[in-house]
Amino acid sequence: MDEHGLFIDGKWETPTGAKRFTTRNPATGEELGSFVSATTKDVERAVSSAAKAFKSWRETPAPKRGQILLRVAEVYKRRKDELGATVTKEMGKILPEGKGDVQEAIDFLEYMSAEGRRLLGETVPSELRNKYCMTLRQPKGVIAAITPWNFPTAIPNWKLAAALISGNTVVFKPASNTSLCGVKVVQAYEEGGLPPGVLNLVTGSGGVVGDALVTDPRVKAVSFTGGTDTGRQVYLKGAEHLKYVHLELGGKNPQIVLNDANLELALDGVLFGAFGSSGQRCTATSRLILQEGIYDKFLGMLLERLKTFKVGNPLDKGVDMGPVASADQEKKVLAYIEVGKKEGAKLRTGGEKLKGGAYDKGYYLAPTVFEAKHGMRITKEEIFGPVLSVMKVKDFEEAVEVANDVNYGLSSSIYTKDVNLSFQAMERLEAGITYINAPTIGAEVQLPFGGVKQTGNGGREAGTTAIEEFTEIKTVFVDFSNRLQKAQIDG
Ligand code: UN1
Repeated sequence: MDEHGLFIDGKWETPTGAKRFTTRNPATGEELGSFVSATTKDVERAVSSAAKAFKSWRETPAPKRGQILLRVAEVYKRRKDELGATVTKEMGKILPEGKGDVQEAIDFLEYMSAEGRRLLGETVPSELRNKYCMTLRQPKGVIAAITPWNFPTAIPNWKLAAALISGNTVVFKPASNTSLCGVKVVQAYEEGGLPPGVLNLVTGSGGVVGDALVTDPRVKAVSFTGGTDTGRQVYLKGAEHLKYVHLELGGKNPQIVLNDANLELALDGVLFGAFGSSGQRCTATSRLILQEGIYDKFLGMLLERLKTFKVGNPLDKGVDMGPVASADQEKKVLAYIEVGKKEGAKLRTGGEKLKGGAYDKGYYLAPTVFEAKHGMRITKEEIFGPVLSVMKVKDFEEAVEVANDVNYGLSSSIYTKDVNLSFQAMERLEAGITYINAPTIGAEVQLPFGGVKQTGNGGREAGTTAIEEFTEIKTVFVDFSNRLQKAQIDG
Protein backbone atom coordinates (compact mmCIF):
# COMPACT_ATOMS: atom_id res chain seq x y z
CA MET A 1 0.00 0.00 0.00
CA ASP A 2 1.40 3.39 -1.02
CA GLU A 3 2.09 6.07 1.54
CA HIS A 4 1.22 9.57 0.42
CA GLY A 5 2.34 12.89 1.81
CA LEU A 6 1.01 16.41 1.92
CA PHE A 7 1.75 18.66 -1.05
CA ILE A 8 3.10 21.97 0.19
CA ASP A 9 5.15 24.52 -1.75
CA GLY A 10 5.56 22.14 -4.68
CA LYS A 11 6.90 19.23 -2.62
CA TRP A 12 5.37 16.01 -1.35
CA GLU A 13 6.28 15.67 2.28
CA THR A 14 5.54 13.70 5.38
CA PRO A 15 5.88 15.84 8.52
CA THR A 16 7.96 14.20 11.25
CA GLY A 17 5.85 12.20 13.64
CA ALA A 18 2.83 12.46 11.36
CA LYS A 19 -0.21 10.32 12.18
CA ARG A 20 -1.68 8.43 9.26
CA PHE A 21 -5.03 7.07 8.11
CA THR A 22 -6.01 4.75 5.27
CA THR A 23 -8.80 4.65 2.72
CA ARG A 24 -10.59 1.48 1.69
CA ASN A 25 -12.55 0.17 -1.24
CA PRO A 26 -16.21 0.14 -0.09
CA ALA A 27 -16.88 -2.83 -2.39
CA THR A 28 -14.19 -5.12 -1.01
CA GLY A 29 -12.65 -3.62 2.10
CA GLU A 30 -9.22 -3.57 0.41
CA GLU A 31 -6.91 -0.82 1.68
CA LEU A 32 -6.01 1.65 -1.03
CA GLY A 33 -3.49 4.06 0.42
CA SER A 34 -2.14 5.70 3.53
CA PHE A 35 -2.37 9.45 4.08
CA VAL A 36 -1.17 12.07 6.51
CA SER A 37 -3.61 13.36 9.15
CA ALA A 38 -2.50 16.95 8.81
CA THR A 39 -2.26 19.09 11.94
CA THR A 40 -3.11 22.77 12.31
CA LYS A 41 0.64 23.46 11.96
CA ASP A 42 0.65 21.72 8.58
CA VAL A 43 -2.34 23.76 7.52
CA GLU A 44 -0.52 26.94 8.55
CA ARG A 45 2.44 25.99 6.39
CA ALA A 46 0.18 25.20 3.45
CA VAL A 47 -1.55 28.55 3.77
CA SER A 48 1.82 30.33 4.03
CA SER A 49 2.96 28.60 0.88
CA ALA A 50 -0.22 29.65 -0.96
CA ALA A 51 0.07 33.21 0.35
CA LYS A 52 3.69 33.41 -0.80
CA ALA A 53 2.89 32.11 -4.29
CA PHE A 54 -0.04 34.48 -4.76
CA LYS A 55 1.89 37.54 -5.97
CA SER A 56 3.61 35.91 -8.91
CA TRP A 57 0.61 33.75 -9.82
CA ARG A 58 -1.76 36.71 -9.95
CA GLU A 59 0.74 38.51 -12.17
CA THR A 60 0.95 35.57 -14.56
CA PRO A 61 -1.26 36.50 -17.54
CA ALA A 62 -4.54 34.63 -17.37
CA PRO A 63 -4.10 33.03 -20.84
CA LYS A 64 -0.79 31.59 -19.59
CA ARG A 65 -2.54 30.24 -16.52
CA GLY A 66 -5.03 28.73 -18.95
CA GLN A 67 -2.27 26.93 -20.85
CA ILE A 68 -1.26 25.17 -17.65
CA LEU A 69 -4.87 24.12 -17.00
CA LEU A 70 -5.03 22.72 -20.51
CA ARG A 71 -1.96 20.63 -19.79
CA VAL A 72 -3.60 19.36 -16.60
CA ALA A 73 -6.61 18.36 -18.72
CA GLU A 74 -4.24 16.46 -21.03
CA VAL A 75 -2.84 14.54 -18.06
CA TYR A 76 -6.36 13.54 -16.98
CA LYS A 77 -7.21 12.50 -20.54
CA ARG A 78 -4.16 10.27 -20.75
CA ARG A 79 -4.90 8.77 -17.35
CA LYS A 80 -8.69 8.73 -17.61
CA ASP A 81 -9.07 4.95 -17.38
CA GLU A 82 -6.76 4.63 -14.42
CA LEU A 83 -8.24 7.62 -12.61
CA GLY A 84 -11.79 6.51 -13.35
CA ALA A 85 -10.95 3.14 -11.83
CA THR A 86 -9.49 4.88 -8.77
CA VAL A 87 -12.74 6.82 -8.32
CA THR A 88 -14.68 3.57 -8.59
CA LYS A 89 -12.41 1.76 -6.16
CA GLU A 90 -12.35 4.52 -3.61
CA MET A 91 -16.02 5.55 -3.50
CA GLY A 92 -17.91 2.75 -5.21
CA LYS A 93 -19.71 4.27 -8.20
CA ILE A 94 -19.77 2.02 -11.27
CA LEU A 95 -16.85 2.36 -13.70
CA PRO A 96 -18.66 4.32 -16.45
CA GLU A 97 -19.62 6.85 -13.76
CA GLY A 98 -16.08 6.82 -12.35
CA LYS A 99 -14.79 7.73 -15.80
CA GLY A 100 -17.59 10.28 -16.16
CA ASP A 101 -16.36 11.92 -12.97
CA VAL A 102 -12.92 12.34 -14.56
CA GLN A 103 -14.46 13.50 -17.84
CA GLU A 104 -16.34 16.22 -15.99
CA ALA A 105 -13.00 17.43 -14.60
CA ILE A 106 -11.52 17.45 -18.13
CA ASP A 107 -14.50 19.33 -19.53
CA PHE A 108 -14.26 21.98 -16.88
CA LEU A 109 -10.50 22.43 -17.19
CA GLU A 110 -10.84 22.91 -20.94
CA TYR A 111 -13.63 25.38 -20.43
CA MET A 112 -11.78 27.35 -17.74
CA SER A 113 -8.53 27.38 -19.68
CA ALA A 114 -10.32 29.24 -22.49
CA GLU A 115 -11.99 31.51 -19.93
CA GLY A 116 -8.46 32.75 -19.21
CA ARG A 117 -8.65 34.57 -22.53
CA ARG A 118 -11.73 36.50 -21.36
CA LEU A 119 -12.21 36.95 -17.60
CA LEU A 120 -14.82 39.41 -18.66
CA GLY A 121 -15.41 42.78 -17.11
CA GLU A 122 -17.79 45.42 -18.38
CA THR A 123 -17.24 48.73 -20.11
CA VAL A 124 -20.20 51.06 -19.83
CA PRO A 125 -20.86 54.71 -20.78
CA SER A 126 -20.12 57.54 -18.40
CA GLU A 127 -22.57 60.33 -17.73
CA LEU A 128 -19.66 62.70 -18.40
CA ARG A 129 -17.56 63.32 -21.50
CA ASN A 130 -14.03 62.00 -21.85
CA LYS A 131 -14.45 59.45 -19.13
CA TYR A 132 -14.46 55.64 -19.14
CA CYS A 133 -16.28 53.42 -16.69
CA MET A 134 -15.34 49.78 -16.44
CA THR A 135 -14.90 46.78 -14.20
CA LEU A 136 -12.02 44.37 -13.81
CA ARG A 137 -11.98 40.94 -12.23
CA GLN A 138 -9.26 40.42 -9.66
CA PRO A 139 -8.34 37.35 -7.64
CA LYS A 140 -9.31 37.17 -3.98
CA GLY A 141 -6.08 35.62 -2.69
CA VAL A 142 -5.76 32.27 -0.92
CA ILE A 143 -8.80 30.04 -1.38
CA ALA A 144 -9.69 26.98 0.69
CA ALA A 145 -11.35 24.27 -1.39
CA ILE A 146 -13.10 21.69 0.81
CA THR A 147 -14.65 18.91 -1.23
CA PRO A 148 -16.86 15.83 -0.78
CA TRP A 149 -16.27 12.19 -1.62
CA ASN A 150 -19.13 11.71 -4.08
CA PHE A 151 -17.42 13.40 -7.06
CA PRO A 152 -13.80 13.11 -5.98
CA THR A 153 -12.29 14.41 -9.23
CA ALA A 154 -15.03 16.58 -10.76
CA ILE A 155 -15.93 18.73 -7.76
CA PRO A 156 -12.33 19.49 -6.71
CA ASN A 157 -11.61 20.55 -10.26
CA TRP A 158 -14.71 22.76 -10.41
CA LYS A 159 -13.18 24.67 -7.54
CA LEU A 160 -9.46 24.44 -8.38
CA ALA A 161 -9.69 25.30 -12.06
CA ALA A 162 -12.00 28.28 -11.49
CA ALA A 163 -9.95 29.59 -8.57
CA LEU A 164 -6.65 29.18 -10.39
CA ILE A 165 -7.66 30.67 -13.73
CA SER A 166 -8.86 33.71 -11.78
CA GLY A 167 -5.37 34.13 -10.28
CA ASN A 168 -5.97 32.78 -6.79
CA THR A 169 -3.81 30.26 -5.01
CA VAL A 170 -5.40 27.31 -3.26
CA VAL A 171 -5.21 25.01 -0.29
CA PHE A 172 -7.23 21.91 -1.10
CA LYS A 173 -8.71 19.52 1.45
CA PRO A 174 -10.41 16.48 -0.06
CA ALA A 175 -12.91 14.35 1.87
CA SER A 176 -10.76 11.99 3.92
CA ASN A 177 -12.32 8.79 2.54
CA THR A 178 -11.35 9.79 -1.03
CA SER A 179 -7.85 11.01 -0.27
CA LEU A 180 -6.26 8.88 -2.99
CA CYS A 181 -8.39 10.66 -5.57
CA GLY A 182 -7.36 13.93 -3.93
CA VAL A 183 -3.68 13.03 -4.29
CA LYS A 184 -4.19 12.08 -7.95
CA VAL A 185 -6.10 15.27 -8.66
CA VAL A 186 -3.10 17.25 -7.41
CA GLN A 187 -0.47 15.11 -9.14
CA ALA A 188 -1.99 16.11 -12.49
CA TYR A 189 -1.51 19.82 -11.64
CA GLU A 190 2.07 19.10 -10.67
CA GLU A 191 2.65 17.24 -13.92
CA GLY A 192 0.92 20.02 -15.85
CA GLY A 193 3.57 22.45 -14.59
CA LEU A 194 1.74 24.51 -11.98
CA PRO A 195 4.37 26.57 -10.08
CA PRO A 196 5.16 25.58 -6.47
CA GLY A 197 2.81 26.88 -3.79
CA VAL A 198 -0.02 27.74 -6.17
CA LEU A 199 -1.90 24.58 -5.20
CA ASN A 200 -1.36 22.81 -1.88
CA LEU A 201 -2.93 19.62 -0.59
CA VAL A 202 -3.68 18.89 3.05
CA THR A 203 -5.30 15.57 3.86
CA GLY A 204 -7.06 14.79 7.11
CA SER A 205 -10.23 15.38 9.04
CA GLY A 206 -12.72 18.19 8.59
CA GLY A 207 -12.60 18.89 12.31
CA VAL A 208 -8.88 19.69 12.25
CA VAL A 209 -7.90 20.62 8.69
CA GLY A 210 -11.19 22.14 7.54
CA ASP A 211 -11.52 24.13 10.72
CA ALA A 212 -7.98 25.47 10.56
CA LEU A 213 -8.55 26.58 6.97
CA VAL A 214 -11.85 28.30 7.66
CA THR A 215 -10.43 30.23 10.62
CA ASP A 216 -7.04 31.23 9.15
CA PRO A 217 -7.26 34.97 8.43
CA ARG A 218 -5.03 34.62 5.37
CA VAL A 219 -7.63 32.43 3.66
CA LYS A 220 -9.86 34.93 1.88
CA ALA A 221 -12.61 32.64 0.67
CA VAL A 222 -13.87 29.14 1.33
CA SER A 223 -15.58 27.00 -1.25
CA PHE A 224 -17.31 24.08 0.42
CA THR A 225 -19.41 21.23 -0.96
CA GLY A 226 -20.88 18.74 1.49
CA GLY A 227 -23.62 18.17 4.02
CA THR A 228 -25.94 20.92 5.21
CA ASP A 229 -24.99 20.65 8.90
CA THR A 230 -21.26 20.93 8.22
CA GLY A 231 -21.93 23.68 5.68
CA ARG A 232 -23.75 25.70 8.31
CA GLN A 233 -20.75 25.37 10.67
CA VAL A 234 -18.38 26.47 7.92
CA TYR A 235 -20.60 29.44 7.15
CA LEU A 236 -20.83 30.52 10.80
CA LYS A 237 -17.10 30.20 11.39
CA GLY A 238 -16.29 32.00 8.16
CA ALA A 239 -18.70 34.78 9.11
CA GLU A 240 -16.71 35.53 12.25
CA HIS A 241 -13.82 36.40 9.98
CA LEU A 242 -16.08 38.14 7.43
CA LYS A 243 -14.95 35.60 4.90
CA TYR A 244 -16.62 34.90 1.60
CA VAL A 245 -18.06 31.40 1.92
CA HIS A 246 -19.52 29.52 -1.01
CA LEU A 247 -21.70 26.54 -0.08
CA GLU A 248 -23.05 23.66 -2.14
CA LEU A 249 -25.15 21.50 0.14
CA GLY A 250 -27.94 18.97 0.08
CA GLY A 251 -30.87 18.22 -2.14
CA LYS A 252 -34.21 16.40 -2.12
CA ASN A 253 -34.70 16.36 -5.83
CA PRO A 254 -38.06 15.44 -7.38
CA GLN A 255 -38.88 13.84 -10.69
CA ILE A 256 -42.48 14.55 -11.71
CA VAL A 257 -44.19 12.29 -14.24
CA LEU A 258 -47.49 13.52 -15.69
CA ASN A 259 -50.19 11.37 -17.28
CA ASP A 260 -49.15 12.28 -20.84
CA ALA A 261 -45.43 11.51 -20.38
CA ASN A 262 -43.38 9.05 -22.41
CA LEU A 263 -43.30 6.46 -19.63
CA GLU A 264 -40.39 4.40 -20.95
CA LEU A 265 -38.26 7.52 -21.10
CA ALA A 266 -39.36 8.60 -17.64
CA LEU A 267 -38.52 5.13 -16.34
CA ASP A 268 -34.97 5.21 -17.73
CA GLY A 269 -34.69 8.66 -16.21
CA VAL A 270 -35.72 7.74 -12.71
CA LEU A 271 -33.55 4.61 -12.61
CA PHE A 272 -30.50 6.65 -13.56
CA GLY A 273 -31.45 9.59 -11.35
CA ALA A 274 -32.31 7.63 -8.22
CA PHE A 275 -29.77 4.82 -8.33
CA GLY A 276 -26.85 6.30 -10.29
CA SER A 277 -23.85 6.57 -7.93
CA SER A 278 -26.07 4.60 -5.48
CA GLY A 279 -28.15 7.74 -4.99
CA GLN A 280 -25.14 9.62 -3.64
CA ARG A 281 -25.27 12.67 -5.86
CA CYS A 282 -26.46 15.99 -4.53
CA THR A 283 -28.62 15.94 -7.64
CA ALA A 284 -29.96 12.40 -7.09
CA THR A 285 -33.69 11.80 -7.56
CA SER A 286 -35.07 10.97 -4.14
CA ARG A 287 -38.73 11.74 -4.80
CA LEU A 288 -40.83 10.40 -7.64
CA ILE A 289 -44.06 12.37 -7.97
CA LEU A 290 -46.58 10.54 -10.16
CA GLN A 291 -49.86 11.83 -11.48
CA GLU A 292 -52.68 9.53 -10.46
CA GLY A 293 -53.60 8.41 -14.00
CA ILE A 294 -50.28 6.62 -14.50
CA TYR A 295 -49.42 5.90 -10.86
CA ASP A 296 -50.11 2.16 -10.76
CA LYS A 297 -48.78 1.49 -14.22
CA PHE A 298 -45.54 3.43 -13.75
CA LEU A 299 -44.87 2.05 -10.29
CA GLY A 300 -45.41 -1.44 -11.74
CA MET A 301 -42.94 -0.74 -14.54
CA LEU A 302 -40.38 0.55 -12.05
CA LEU A 303 -40.67 -2.47 -9.75
CA GLU A 304 -40.48 -4.81 -12.75
CA ARG A 305 -37.26 -3.19 -14.02
CA LEU A 306 -35.70 -3.33 -10.56
CA LYS A 307 -36.10 -7.12 -10.56
CA THR A 308 -33.25 -7.32 -13.07
CA PHE A 309 -31.28 -4.38 -11.70
CA LYS A 310 -27.82 -5.66 -10.85
CA VAL A 311 -25.98 -4.61 -7.73
CA GLY A 312 -22.38 -5.74 -7.61
CA ASN A 313 -18.72 -4.85 -7.77
CA PRO A 314 -18.69 -1.48 -9.53
CA LEU A 315 -15.62 -2.44 -11.55
CA ASP A 316 -17.51 -5.29 -13.22
CA LYS A 317 -19.25 -4.91 -16.56
CA GLY A 318 -23.02 -5.07 -16.56
CA VAL A 319 -23.40 -3.93 -12.97
CA ASP A 320 -26.02 -1.21 -12.51
CA MET A 321 -25.09 -0.09 -9.02
CA GLY A 322 -22.17 -0.50 -6.62
CA PRO A 323 -22.04 -0.22 -2.85
CA VAL A 324 -22.56 2.96 -0.86
CA ALA A 325 -19.33 4.76 -0.05
CA SER A 326 -18.68 3.90 3.59
CA ALA A 327 -19.86 2.25 6.77
CA ASP A 328 -21.24 5.60 7.91
CA GLN A 329 -23.25 5.95 4.74
CA GLU A 330 -24.60 2.44 5.09
CA LYS A 331 -25.64 3.08 8.67
CA LYS A 332 -27.33 6.35 7.84
CA VAL A 333 -29.27 4.95 4.88
CA LEU A 334 -30.41 1.87 6.82
CA ALA A 335 -31.55 4.14 9.65
CA TYR A 336 -33.65 6.15 7.21
CA ILE A 337 -35.18 2.95 5.86
CA GLU A 338 -36.29 2.15 9.42
CA VAL A 339 -37.69 5.66 9.76
CA GLY A 340 -39.67 5.15 6.56
CA LYS A 341 -41.11 1.84 7.78
CA LYS A 342 -42.00 3.30 11.17
CA GLU A 343 -43.81 6.28 9.73
CA GLY A 344 -45.93 3.95 7.66
CA ALA A 345 -44.41 4.24 4.20
CA LYS A 346 -45.03 1.07 2.18
CA LEU A 347 -41.75 -0.68 1.34
CA ARG A 348 -42.17 -2.04 -2.20
CA THR A 349 -38.67 -3.36 -2.84
CA GLY A 350 -35.24 -3.42 -1.24
CA GLY A 351 -34.91 -1.90 2.21
CA GLU A 352 -32.02 -4.03 3.29
CA LYS A 353 -28.32 -4.74 3.26
CA LEU A 354 -27.41 -7.33 0.64
CA LYS A 355 -25.84 -10.47 2.06
CA GLY A 356 -23.87 -13.50 0.91
CA GLY A 357 -20.69 -14.02 -1.13
CA ALA A 358 -18.92 -10.86 -2.27
CA TYR A 359 -21.68 -8.73 -0.76
CA ASP A 360 -20.41 -9.54 2.72
CA LYS A 361 -17.19 -7.65 2.07
CA GLY A 362 -18.78 -4.36 1.09
CA TYR A 363 -21.48 -1.83 1.89
CA TYR A 364 -24.07 -3.11 -0.52
CA LEU A 365 -27.67 -1.99 -0.18
CA ALA A 366 -30.62 -3.05 -2.30
CA PRO A 367 -32.22 -0.32 -4.41
CA THR A 368 -35.17 0.71 -2.30
CA VAL A 369 -38.60 2.01 -3.25
CA PHE A 370 -41.17 3.26 -0.77
CA GLU A 371 -44.73 4.32 -1.50
CA ALA A 372 -44.85 7.35 0.71
CA LYS A 373 -47.10 10.21 1.71
CA HIS A 374 -45.77 13.70 1.29
CA GLY A 375 -44.72 15.05 4.66
CA MET A 376 -43.09 11.87 5.97
CA ARG A 377 -39.46 12.40 6.96
CA ILE A 378 -38.21 10.22 4.12
CA THR A 379 -39.92 12.62 1.69
CA LYS A 380 -38.34 15.71 3.27
CA GLU A 381 -34.84 14.87 4.52
CA GLU A 382 -31.80 14.13 2.39
CA ILE A 383 -30.94 10.42 2.62
CA PHE A 384 -28.04 10.34 0.12
CA GLY A 385 -28.47 6.71 -0.79
CA PRO A 386 -30.44 4.41 -3.10
CA VAL A 387 -33.84 5.15 -1.56
CA LEU A 388 -36.72 6.51 -3.62
CA SER A 389 -40.02 7.79 -2.21
CA VAL A 390 -42.92 7.53 -4.64
CA MET A 391 -45.91 9.81 -4.16
CA LYS A 392 -49.26 10.19 -5.90
CA VAL A 393 -50.68 13.57 -6.91
CA LYS A 394 -53.91 14.64 -8.59
CA ASP A 395 -52.59 17.09 -11.15
CA PHE A 396 -49.79 19.40 -12.20
CA GLU A 397 -50.68 21.95 -9.52
CA GLU A 398 -50.37 19.45 -6.73
CA ALA A 399 -47.16 18.05 -8.25
CA VAL A 400 -45.52 21.48 -8.13
CA GLU A 401 -46.78 22.08 -4.61
CA VAL A 402 -45.36 18.80 -3.34
CA ALA A 403 -42.11 19.26 -5.27
CA ASN A 404 -41.57 22.68 -3.71
CA ASP A 405 -42.53 21.80 -0.16
CA VAL A 406 -39.03 20.86 1.08
CA ASN A 407 -36.14 22.84 2.53
CA TYR A 408 -33.85 22.09 -0.38
CA GLY A 409 -33.82 23.23 -4.00
CA LEU A 410 -30.99 21.87 -6.12
CA SER A 411 -32.33 19.88 -9.07
CA SER A 412 -35.80 19.02 -10.38
CA SER A 413 -37.30 17.24 -13.33
CA ILE A 414 -40.61 16.88 -15.12
CA TYR A 415 -41.69 14.43 -17.79
CA THR A 416 -44.56 15.64 -19.96
CA LYS A 417 -45.29 16.31 -23.62
CA ASP A 418 -47.30 19.41 -22.76
CA VAL A 419 -45.30 22.48 -23.82
CA ASN A 420 -47.26 24.87 -21.65
CA LEU A 421 -46.83 22.80 -18.52
CA SER A 422 -43.11 22.36 -19.26
CA PHE A 423 -42.65 26.11 -19.29
CA GLN A 424 -44.77 26.53 -16.18
CA ALA A 425 -42.56 23.97 -14.47
CA MET A 426 -39.41 25.85 -15.53
CA GLU A 427 -40.89 28.96 -14.03
CA ARG A 428 -42.33 27.52 -10.84
CA LEU A 429 -40.17 24.64 -9.59
CA GLU A 430 -38.10 26.00 -6.72
CA ALA A 431 -34.69 24.66 -7.69
CA GLY A 432 -31.42 25.87 -9.14
CA ILE A 433 -31.76 23.37 -11.98
CA THR A 434 -34.84 22.10 -13.84
CA TYR A 435 -34.78 19.34 -16.45
CA ILE A 436 -37.57 18.81 -18.94
CA ASN A 437 -37.87 15.18 -20.03
CA ALA A 438 -34.51 14.28 -18.52
CA PRO A 439 -33.44 13.04 -15.08
CA THR A 440 -32.34 15.25 -12.19
CA ILE A 441 -28.68 14.28 -12.61
CA GLY A 442 -26.21 15.05 -15.37
CA ALA A 443 -25.54 18.80 -15.33
CA GLU A 444 -23.00 20.10 -17.87
CA VAL A 445 -20.07 22.23 -16.76
CA GLN A 446 -20.63 25.22 -19.02
CA LEU A 447 -23.77 26.10 -17.07
CA PRO A 448 -24.16 27.37 -13.52
CA PHE A 449 -24.63 24.68 -10.88
CA GLY A 450 -26.21 25.29 -7.51
CA GLY A 451 -29.48 25.61 -5.72
CA VAL A 452 -31.94 27.63 -3.71
CA LYS A 453 -33.15 27.40 -0.10
CA GLN A 454 -30.91 25.27 2.14
CA THR A 455 -29.01 23.85 -0.81
CA GLY A 456 -26.65 26.79 -0.64
CA ASN A 457 -26.18 30.45 0.05
CA GLY A 458 -26.82 31.91 -3.36
CA GLY A 459 -23.64 31.24 -5.32
CA ARG A 460 -23.28 29.07 -8.39
CA GLU A 461 -20.36 26.87 -9.37
CA ALA A 462 -19.38 26.00 -12.94
CA GLY A 463 -20.59 28.06 -15.90
CA THR A 464 -19.44 31.66 -16.19
CA THR A 465 -20.61 32.09 -12.60
CA ALA A 466 -17.63 30.01 -11.45
CA ILE A 467 -15.42 33.03 -12.07
CA GLU A 468 -17.72 35.22 -9.98
CA GLU A 469 -17.18 32.95 -7.00
CA PHE A 470 -13.45 33.46 -7.06
CA THR A 471 -12.96 37.08 -8.05
CA GLU A 472 -13.48 40.53 -6.63
CA ILE A 473 -14.91 43.17 -8.92
CA LYS A 474 -12.86 46.34 -9.21
CA THR A 475 -14.70 49.33 -10.61
CA VAL A 476 -12.48 51.73 -12.49
CA PHE A 477 -13.17 55.30 -13.68
CA VAL A 478 -10.71 56.86 -16.11
CA ASP A 479 -11.10 60.57 -16.64
CA PHE A 480 -9.13 61.82 -19.64
CA SER A 481 -10.71 65.33 -19.80
CA ASN A 482 -7.84 66.96 -17.93
CA ARG A 483 -10.21 68.89 -15.66
CA LEU A 484 -12.25 68.13 -12.57
CA GLN A 485 -15.59 66.73 -13.68
CA LYS A 486 -18.25 66.16 -11.05
CA ALA A 487 -20.62 63.26 -11.44
CA GLN A 488 -24.18 63.99 -10.32
CA ILE A 489 -23.36 67.75 -10.19
CA ASP A 490 -22.01 68.89 -13.55
CA GLY A 491 -24.44 69.80 -16.31
C1 UN1 B 1 -23.01 16.59 -7.03
O1 UN1 B 1 -23.61 15.56 -6.79
O2 UN1 B 1 -22.70 17.37 -6.11
O3 UN1 B 1 -25.34 16.91 -12.35
C2 UN1 B 1 -22.53 17.00 -8.37
C3 UN1 B 1 -24.74 15.93 -11.92
C4 UN1 B 1 -23.22 15.95 -11.98
C5 UN1 B 1 -22.67 16.72 -10.81
C6 UN1 B 1 -23.25 16.34 -9.50
N1 UN1 B 1 -22.79 16.54 -13.21
O4 UN1 B 1 -25.30 14.97 -11.47
